[in-house]
Amino acid sequence: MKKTLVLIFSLGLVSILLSSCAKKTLKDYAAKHGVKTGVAVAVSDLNNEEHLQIIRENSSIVVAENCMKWESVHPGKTTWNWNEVDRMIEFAEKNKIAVKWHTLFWHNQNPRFLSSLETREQALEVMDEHITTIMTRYKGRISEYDVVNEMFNEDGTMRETIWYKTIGPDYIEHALIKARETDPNAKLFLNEYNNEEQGNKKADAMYEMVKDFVKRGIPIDGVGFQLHLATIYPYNAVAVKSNIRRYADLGLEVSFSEVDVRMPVPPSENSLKTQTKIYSSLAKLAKEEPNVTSFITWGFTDKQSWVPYTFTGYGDALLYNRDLKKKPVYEAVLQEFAKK
Ligand code: 9MR
Repeated sequence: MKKTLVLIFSLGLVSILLSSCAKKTLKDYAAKHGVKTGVAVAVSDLNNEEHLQIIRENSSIVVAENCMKWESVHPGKTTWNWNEVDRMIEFAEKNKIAVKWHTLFWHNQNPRFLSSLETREQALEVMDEHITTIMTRYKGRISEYDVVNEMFNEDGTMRETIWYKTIGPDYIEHALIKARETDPNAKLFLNEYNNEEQGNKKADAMYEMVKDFVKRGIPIDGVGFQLHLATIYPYNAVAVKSNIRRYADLGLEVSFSEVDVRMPVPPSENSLKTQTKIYSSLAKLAKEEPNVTSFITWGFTDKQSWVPYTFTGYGDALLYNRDLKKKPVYEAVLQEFAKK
């Protein structure tokens, strides 16, 4: 009996020691600073064990790259495709990973039936039905939503999407109110690109709109900075920081929601250095600014990224190479989160 007890005790001790020596990952280090890390997941990743292993290692939150968009999930007025969404959520839940819904409203990847909307009343009805169907079905299982994606033009005017044209500029607040009413525990975000630097027209327009929402009590929890950056363009960490802080002053979170840093390929030493500087600076901001709550890359491997399809001659924007190996820039991001 005594021997058995000693054995059980020793085994317990060994397992405690082993787990405390286990190598800390990016998501562990980031969690210490209150930052969730993660990646955009493609449906094809769900059939690839090697990919799934990388996603598990790096994610405390995942976002669907495409399968939660209208054309995929809600292709006809009364047609819904839940299969891929369910599979993604089940994978995440099994691995204790949070899920962000991307995206309820956008101007891209919409089904044809939306273009037949004409009146404000019709559009509001379809909008409400989309929100309530999804948010009721996944209540308690989706922790945050990109309620509206990419609502501004570069000059800070509102993008004239189907929602803007049929409902009017108040479509965004209407969507936020309905979303909060449907699942009061889900966090509600508005997501944009080129909105990260204070002083940029789009960034300032977005801030003014959100400030007004807060003032008027329109429900919102945060803003997503997509951060699809490029080594060839200037990057101003000071302006990103002051933008983050003005949202903190409003009591709002900032999500680094779709990070990638592209460069001309094959990359020069200089581009690689610049890319590492930008990624490290973003990790530092995420770590130091308490209202930055997530750091999500738009995919993980250079083998599978939207970048080369959209920007000919550019690529290598992510943290894993085409052979699914961690690149030096991955280690730089990890080190930044690991530092005090
Ligand atoms: O990565 C997505 C790609 O597979 C799609 O073809 C594309 C369609 O527009 O959308 C990409 O994801 C976008 C995201 O949903 C919103 N921000 C910009 C992303 C890259 O284009």
